[in-house]
Amino acid sequence: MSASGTPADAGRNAVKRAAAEAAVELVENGMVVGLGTGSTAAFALEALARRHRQGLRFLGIPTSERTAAAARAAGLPLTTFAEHRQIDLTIDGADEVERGTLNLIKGLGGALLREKIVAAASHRLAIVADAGKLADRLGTLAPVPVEVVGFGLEATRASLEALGASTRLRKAPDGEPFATDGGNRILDCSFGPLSDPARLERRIRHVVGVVECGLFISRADPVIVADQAGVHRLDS
Ligand code: ABF
Repeated sequence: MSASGTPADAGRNAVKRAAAEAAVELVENGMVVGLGTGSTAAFALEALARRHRQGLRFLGIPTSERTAAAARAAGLPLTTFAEHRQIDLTIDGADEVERGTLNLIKGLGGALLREKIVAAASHRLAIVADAGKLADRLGTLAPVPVEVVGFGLEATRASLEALGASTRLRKAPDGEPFATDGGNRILDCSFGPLSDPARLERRIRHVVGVVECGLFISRADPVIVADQAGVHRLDS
C-alpha cells in the first residue's frame, strides 16, 4: 500500500508512471520539451529530472504555473517562446482519448489554453494516460472544458448551451469561480458522446467570448497508454 493511498491508488500510479516514463525515453539531448500538466505529466517530470541528473540536456516550456514551479523545484532548465518558437516534443496528459482517432479531451486540470498553445508549437505531442481514459467516443467520460472571458460570461454560456451543452461554471476549492493562469473562467460543457468532435471544436471556438476549448483534434502523436498488462503505443 502506498504511503498516501490504497492498493488501487498504488496500482493506478504505477500505470501512469509507466506511460510517462515511456514518453520520456523519446527525449533527446538538445531538445526543447513541452512540460505537461496533471498527475501523469508529473511522473514525466520526475523521469525528466532523473535523466537530467544523469546528463540529459534539454530546455523545458511549462504548460502551467504549477508545472513551472515543479520544474524549477526539480532543477530543470526552463525557456520561453521568446527564445524558442518551436518545441521538439511535448509530453502531456489527457482526460479522454478517442479510440482509433486519438482525438482528445483535455483541460480538467484547468491548463487547456497554455496546453493547446504549447501543443500547436510542438513538432510532436506525446500523450500519456492510463487506459481508463480510452473511450469509443469523446464526451463519454468527460465534459468539454471551455475557457471563456469573465466579461459577458452569461451571454457566452447561453451561446454554448444553444450548441447543445449543459454547462457548469468551474469552481475553485474555496467555492469561488476557478481562475485560469490567464485569469479567465472555465465552463465545463457536457454534450454527451460526440459524433463529430472536429466540427464541434470549430463551432465552440467560433462563439464570441470563448478563448479556447479542450477538444484536441488530430494533434496527438503518439498516445501512450498503460494498463496492468503493460505500456501500449497507439498511433492513429
Ligand atoms: C492535463 O492532464 C490536462 O489537460 C488534463 O486535464 C490532465 C489529466 O490529468 P491526469 O493525468 O492527472 O489524469 O494535460
